[in-house]
Amino acid sequence: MENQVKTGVVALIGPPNVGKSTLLNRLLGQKISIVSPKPQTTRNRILGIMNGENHQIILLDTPGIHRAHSPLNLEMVKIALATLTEVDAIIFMIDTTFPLPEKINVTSEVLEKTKKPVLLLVNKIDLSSREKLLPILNVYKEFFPFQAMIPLSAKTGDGVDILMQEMLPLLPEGPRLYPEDIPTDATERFIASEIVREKIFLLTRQEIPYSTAVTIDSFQEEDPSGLLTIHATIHVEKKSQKGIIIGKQGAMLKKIGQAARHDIVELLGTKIMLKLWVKIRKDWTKDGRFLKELGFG
Ligand SMILES: Nc1nc2c(ncn2[C@@H]2O[C@H](COP(=O)(O)OP(=O)(O)OP(=O)(O)O)[C@@H](O)[C@H]2O)c(=O)[nH]1
Ligand SMILES: [Mg+2]
Repeated sequence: MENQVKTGVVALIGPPNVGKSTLLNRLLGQKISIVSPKPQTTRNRILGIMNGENHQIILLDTPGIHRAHSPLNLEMVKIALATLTEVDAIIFMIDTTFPLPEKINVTSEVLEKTKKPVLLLVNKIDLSSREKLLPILNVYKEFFPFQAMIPLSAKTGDGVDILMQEMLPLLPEGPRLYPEDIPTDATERFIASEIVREKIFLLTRQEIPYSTAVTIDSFQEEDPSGLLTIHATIHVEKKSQKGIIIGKQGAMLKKIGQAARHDIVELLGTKIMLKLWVKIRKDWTKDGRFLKELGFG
């Protein structure tokens, strides 16, 4: 039939920091999902739409699955696991640092229950030698009957063609569900808030990134020149953290703002004014009501 393409939903799941968001961006050819060297960067399900001549793949990037304690972290893991119920195929990603199956906080039963094909990706092969891969593949072969095991580098793109070859046959045929020029269902507002959060992950240390949430207070063209003004609030858990985010004479907040502004301009292609505020929301990571406001639960 005409207008039929390979189309389906594929979840990207795995432990934190293995490169799930980097792979999403690589497959889309543009940056939708934020990335940092620190674990637990992604907190929400990020939907990316990959269009080709004969395919449209809906990719779901998810928070890294980890042993969670705080209400925020429990919500993150819940989001990742809930994704598995609505997909046609699963990409289970680890990296060449070789996280052992017993340490990844996902049991083979969880994967089995989905009854969907699962591909194992071993990411970051650019950091490792080929010999080091073999023991990883041997251990994971015993863990779960993966449809295929694919070493790749989300950073360089090495192995992505093989991933495509393995992934496309797993998907049903159907009409495109989304227009071809839309890369995500996320709003510009949400992505802007994520970009600010990414800069905090990149520029601050220790518990600061994990004690921070970002909300957008307003997002509008305020003057006829078309300048877009964005007001955003950075929420922290306590006073000392507010001081760190603001920095000496506002230096840190300025750095965060400049870096975020650069990326938001790139994303939207318009001039923007970004105004950041810092607010203390005591112990917000444990505050059910605030987590709801952030869209969790
Ligand atoms: N060398 C190398 N680094 C990579 C590769 N893929 C990702 N990274 C880096 O690994 C770090 C984590 O990448 P992310 O994409 O944020 O990982 P994630 O799995 O989405 O992490 P969470 O959102 O925390 O679960 C970043 O510093 C990336 O630049 C790769 O193929 N090679
Ligand atoms: Mg991520």
